[in-house]
Amino acid sequence: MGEVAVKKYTFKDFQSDQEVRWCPGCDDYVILRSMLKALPEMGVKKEDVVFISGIGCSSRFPYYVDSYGMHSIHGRAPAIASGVKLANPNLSVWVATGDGDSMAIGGNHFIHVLRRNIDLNIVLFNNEIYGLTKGQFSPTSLIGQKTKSSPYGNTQPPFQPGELAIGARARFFARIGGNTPKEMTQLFINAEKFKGTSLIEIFFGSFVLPIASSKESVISLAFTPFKIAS
Ligand SMILES: Cc1ncc(C[n+]2csc(CCOP(=O)(O)OP(=O)(O)O)c2C)c(N)n1
Ligand code: SF4
Ligand SMILES: [Mg+2]
Repeated sequence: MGEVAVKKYTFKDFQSDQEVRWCPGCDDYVILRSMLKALPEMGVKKEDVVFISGIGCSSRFPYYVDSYGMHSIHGRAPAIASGVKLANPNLSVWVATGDGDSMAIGGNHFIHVLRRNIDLNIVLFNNEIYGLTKGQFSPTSLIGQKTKSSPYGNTQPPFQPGELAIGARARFFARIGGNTPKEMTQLFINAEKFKGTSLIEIFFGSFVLPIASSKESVISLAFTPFKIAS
């Protein structure tokens, strides 16, 4: 029996009808747009695309792609994604995860999914902070970085996700800046072609909403990027 040709999809075919709830200006939007542009180029049937996430701003990603998906458990997306892929190897399975989700609570799952090299694609949104919970330092926060949980500056040295990935014997690792949609789109396509676990770290800043007593101060502070102490 010959192969059935995959329909040519467009950006809109993968765009969901859900309201996007990220702060205006967040690079999560760039990642989403780049993914929506990449998906139609992958030659994968829409019903075969699955996004699994943990918890965090970045982990809202599956809502915004019109595909199958699961907003799952903090740090555990790699385990769930591995199960999905093993149950049906024809699926294109993606993990959307943050630096807190994958480097802190999910660190153990993260290193072992890379070591196992199951055919998954992991998109690591590294904004060097816990964005959703309003700005505590994460394992990738820089020394001196002032956050809600380190008002005098973070004292703990950060992980480099790439070094961790190499230590865990990852076969495909790429690191790219947040505001690079064209290159990011191509990277996603390359990741899908790679037969094994591909890890794409997207490196960007977060505008973290600080806890504030009045609505006005939340709005005025919402667009102030966190400061890194000198
Ligand atoms: C078991 C558990 N512990 C802690 C939390 C609180 N929590 C929610 S998201 C998050 C960190 C998210 O940071 P990150 O993964 O970097 O995602 P971002 O919001 O920056 O995209 C934490 C600690 C939780 N939801 N569940
Ligand atoms: S808190 Fe940070 S990571 Fe979350 S949506 Fe806002 S800018 Fe993006
Ligand atoms: Mg983060």
